[in-house]
Amino acid sequence: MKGRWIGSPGLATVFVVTLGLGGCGWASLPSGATSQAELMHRDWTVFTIAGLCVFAIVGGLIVGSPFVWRRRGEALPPQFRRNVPIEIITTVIPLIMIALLFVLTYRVESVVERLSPSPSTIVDVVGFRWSWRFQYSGTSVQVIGTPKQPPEMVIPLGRTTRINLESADVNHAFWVPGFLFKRDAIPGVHNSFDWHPDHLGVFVGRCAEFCGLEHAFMTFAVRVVPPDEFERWLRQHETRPTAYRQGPR
Ligand SMILES: [Cu+2]
Repeated sequence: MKGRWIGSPGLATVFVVTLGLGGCGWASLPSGATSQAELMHRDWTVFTIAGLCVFAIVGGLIVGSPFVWRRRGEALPPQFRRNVPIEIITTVIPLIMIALLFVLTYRVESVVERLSPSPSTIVDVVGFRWSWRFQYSGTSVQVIGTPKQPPEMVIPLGRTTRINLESADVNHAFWVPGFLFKRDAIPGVHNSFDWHPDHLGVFVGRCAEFCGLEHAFMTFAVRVVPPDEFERWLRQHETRPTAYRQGPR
């Protein structure tokens, strides 16, 4: 029994399936539809490659050591209490890696968090149980969703949209997976961030913080359209804003 499981087909299967599932995750992660998301995706890729390298080295040492340094015949392998060079290396290398990843994260976050001095569109977003309200600043256009009728936010391609986020009641989280972006909506806290979309399309959004019975229905959509179409959409709905007033507020 001793040592037999190391080379068993079962273990090999677990190893291959784990790698395969990891591969699926890699392939399915979108690169993101905003310039901020592209930076986040690059950051994520570096972290994943670094993690895989560490996994390969540590896993290789764990699996290979019993074979390379196993007891052969009656002779014991060399016995020692400490190895200062190895201990220094295994302390310094992780510290360097963490420092590099920290610097990389800090630089990316600084860009993602940076607010433009002149956003072309400002949308005030309020999360409430159980939907979202989108108010286009400086206009009368307001989109209010309900659990049965999720709201849609329309924003222009290639321009900066500022989102001012808050909550009317409990904690929510404003998440757009296609933008690789999530931010908490907390009562009494005003969060602001910018999106600079560089892909057309409709992107699903949802609340990512369990906030009550109908939390699962707190979905919404973000539709990225060409700037001229956005201006047209805004003008149309400004002249008849009630068409876009839905729900209880
Ligand atoms: Cu929720």
